Amino acid sequence: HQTEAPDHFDAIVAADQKVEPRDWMPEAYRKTLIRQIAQHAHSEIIGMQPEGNWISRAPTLKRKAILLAKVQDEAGHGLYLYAAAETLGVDREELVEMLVDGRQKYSSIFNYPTLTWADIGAIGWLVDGAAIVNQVPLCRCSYGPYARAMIRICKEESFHQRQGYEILHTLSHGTPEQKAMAQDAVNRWWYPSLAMFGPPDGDSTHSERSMAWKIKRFSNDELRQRFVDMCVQQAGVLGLRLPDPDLRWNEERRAHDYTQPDYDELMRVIKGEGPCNRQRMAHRRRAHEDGAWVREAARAYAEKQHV
Ligand code: FAQ
Repeated sequence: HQTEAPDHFDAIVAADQKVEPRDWMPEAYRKTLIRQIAQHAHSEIIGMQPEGNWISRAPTLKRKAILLAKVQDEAGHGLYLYAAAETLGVDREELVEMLVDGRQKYSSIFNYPTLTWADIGAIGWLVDGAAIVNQVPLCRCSYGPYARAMIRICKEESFHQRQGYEILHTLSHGTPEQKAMAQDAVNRWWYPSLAMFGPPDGDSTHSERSMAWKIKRFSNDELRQRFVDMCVQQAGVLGLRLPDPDLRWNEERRAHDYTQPDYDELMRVIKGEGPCNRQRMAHRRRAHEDGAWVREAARAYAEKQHV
């Protein structure tokens, strides 16, 4: 039935059903999904570094336990996502090789430093907040294994966002120094968080096709707008300012007008010129090399089982 396969694929997508690994799919659909899911998985794994930086310096035992659990969740997300990518016929080992030799990307956001404890709050509130806005629609993406992985990931991201919000709330209701530290972290993380949604729609190379295939359900700019609108209200409750003098409600659009992030900076960071790109990649490569003995042992053990 090979000749009918493209019709079948189009019908599944049109009917909002799920494409499964056994189904015929266009080669470009498969390639796009591998790129996006692998980039997403790598982001989860590299994203452990900026927060891992504060595990040993969290202000209380309780904060430390919470942060440790959060960073472990990111490792779990990476694993579900690598597993989802593997259903498309690639090997996790291949994907990790592509990350460590720079052929595949990870999110721009993880190339910024975590300078103070308040950054852990700002990452939770803004970065996980942006991740949720981007990922909730991915629970309805046309590729079954990716959509299903996203459901659990989004539940855990909600807890992550809440813990970041709570850190910032505590700091902003603490001493003037603590409040200033919270404000400084929000000032530094706001625009990089807006940039996480990718280039503006006019410059987004993959959006049109990914939306036609129902991998993406909304454009980069639509999701960015949704994120801004969500943050304004929450910033008010936190008692913190979003660092944009032109941020204001537009009654006609029923949305906030806001200043766009610097997309040239986004492109520089994506190309490897962000403040921490080299450090993040060096750390990841070292961890990969240090783990070589585990992979060798697992391989030897697997071979023994076959004898
Ligand atoms: N960083 O045509 P588009 C997390 C690239 S959340 C780096 O618009 P697309 C949770 C893009 O790959 C972060 N590269 O691309 C967490 C493409 O390059 P290529 C991860 C970016 O795919 C929190 C080019 O620019 N989340 O980890 C970025 O249609 C705290 C043109 O762009 C996901 O990955 C960027 N920000 O839309 C963990 C979500 N933006 O490949 C730890 C899934 C764009 O042609 C701690 N991904 N590029 O060379 C997506 O939804 C999409 O891939 C977008 C980009 C929306 C990111």
